[in-house]
Amino acid sequence: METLSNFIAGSFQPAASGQTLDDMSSVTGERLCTIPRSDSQDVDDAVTAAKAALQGEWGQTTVAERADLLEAIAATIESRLEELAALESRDTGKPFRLAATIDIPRAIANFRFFASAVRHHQDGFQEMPGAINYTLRKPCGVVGLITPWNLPLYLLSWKTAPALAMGNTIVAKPSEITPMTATVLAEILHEVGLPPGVFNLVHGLGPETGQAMVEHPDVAAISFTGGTSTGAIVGATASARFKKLSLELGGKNPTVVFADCDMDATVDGAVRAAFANQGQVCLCGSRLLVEKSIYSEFMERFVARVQQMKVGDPADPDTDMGAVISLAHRDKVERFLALAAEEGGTVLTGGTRPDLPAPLDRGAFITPAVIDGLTQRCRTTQEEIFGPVVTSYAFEDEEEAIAMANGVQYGLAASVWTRDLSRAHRVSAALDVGMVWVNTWLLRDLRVPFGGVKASGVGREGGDLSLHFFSEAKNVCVKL
Ligand code: TXE
Repeated sequence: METLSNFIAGSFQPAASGQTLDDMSSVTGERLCTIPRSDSQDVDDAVTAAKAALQGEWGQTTVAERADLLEAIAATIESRLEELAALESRDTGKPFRLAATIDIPRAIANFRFFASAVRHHQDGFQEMPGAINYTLRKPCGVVGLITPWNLPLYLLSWKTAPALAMGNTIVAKPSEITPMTATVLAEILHEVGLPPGVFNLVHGLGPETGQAMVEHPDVAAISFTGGTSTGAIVGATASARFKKLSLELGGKNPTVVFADCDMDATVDGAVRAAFANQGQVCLCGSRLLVEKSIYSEFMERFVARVQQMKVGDPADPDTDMGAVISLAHRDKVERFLALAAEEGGTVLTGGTRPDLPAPLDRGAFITPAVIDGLTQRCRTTQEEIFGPVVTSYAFEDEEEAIAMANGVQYGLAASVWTRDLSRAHRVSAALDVGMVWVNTWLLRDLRVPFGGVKASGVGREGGDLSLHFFSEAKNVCVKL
């Protein structure tokens, strides 16, 4: 894994220009590998290969054959779990334990789930006086998958599995700063016998490689996960070309804690929601809203729990938090901490660089931070930090809690902690988000709708919604 390659038309190859980029470790500052700096020529070669594959044997495969292939992919990933988890941990800075128990198992589950989903998927049939209607469902064609650095294989598999299930061919671009597991996925797809050109991987910079994918006239659909500002660029480019589009963007998700909650379970749940993956999950609970009557007690227990978190070597099984994705990203998080102080926030704990032994002393480590005392309108409250920083607020009553929760431009997810069942349903219905968890967080059934509203994105994936995104429905009406 010193020099990574693109995977186009079934073979690994450098960028046409021969140019490369360095992939740096956020744990030790060393160079991990180099990747091709692909441009529009490489993207065009990949799209050409993908188009050709649609016309070949892949275009003739049955649902059962594709489902069997997805099962074989899942089994092969499973056989390489440890290796993939180690690569993911090295490439992202996340604890190995997290990669080995969440990221890679979820990639396996994604392929297994969509194998089953496509096998059992049923389409429409409507009878009318004098005629019958039936739905034919065809692949979109060549689809573009663009993925971010926080959950590299987890999110690439989430898109690749349904796209293959529905018979599409793929041009995929992982984040330029986490290229490693995507490259192994290309190896695995090749190994299980996916015909050349069905899955193509092009590494490179977003504005150069990703942009060329979105602009390419023969790419029929784009599934993008990343930042809201980038999502706006991708959305504008794709929409002007009438491409199908799924945007899963940023979040500033509220964790809403009522006085009648199970305090022990809620403290643990809120800490996990805030700092999982170093706070680098679009679903992280980065705003902690607590009912005033328990605010002091809850925050005391929350801070104490946060202070118990071990920040350090991702390879250490006792590590709770590894490095954030890059030194540049740690700088971004630290700029937000400085801004929070300027905006009147009080740091209750964290936000410091831990004292770690070499070579970790060159890594992008930062202790989990809790900040209170901020207003609802300040930038620290409104903007996505995407790091180990949570801001906390007290609310008087349910109405104020809902107003606070909905008072940002994002609308991805929320969690609500209460023993009052009616309140749980009432508040869940009132939150302007795409997903609500009650007395839990990130408990996932792959059949459910996944996505957000407002600045958190456009569209839903998950279950049949993914199968429908990665296909075109055609109604045929036959006169009897
Ligand atoms: O995302 P980008 P980054 C948020 C989070 C983070 C911010 C930036 O706030 O700090 O986004 O993170 C490709 N045309 N999330 O830099 O830039 C890029 O190469 C086409 C939330 O990772 O959005 C990468 O492969 N593609 C998010 C992918 O887009 C372009 C998870 C994402 O990069 C492009 C990660 C362009 N013009 C970050 N510019 C979530 N929702 O989970 C970039 N790319």
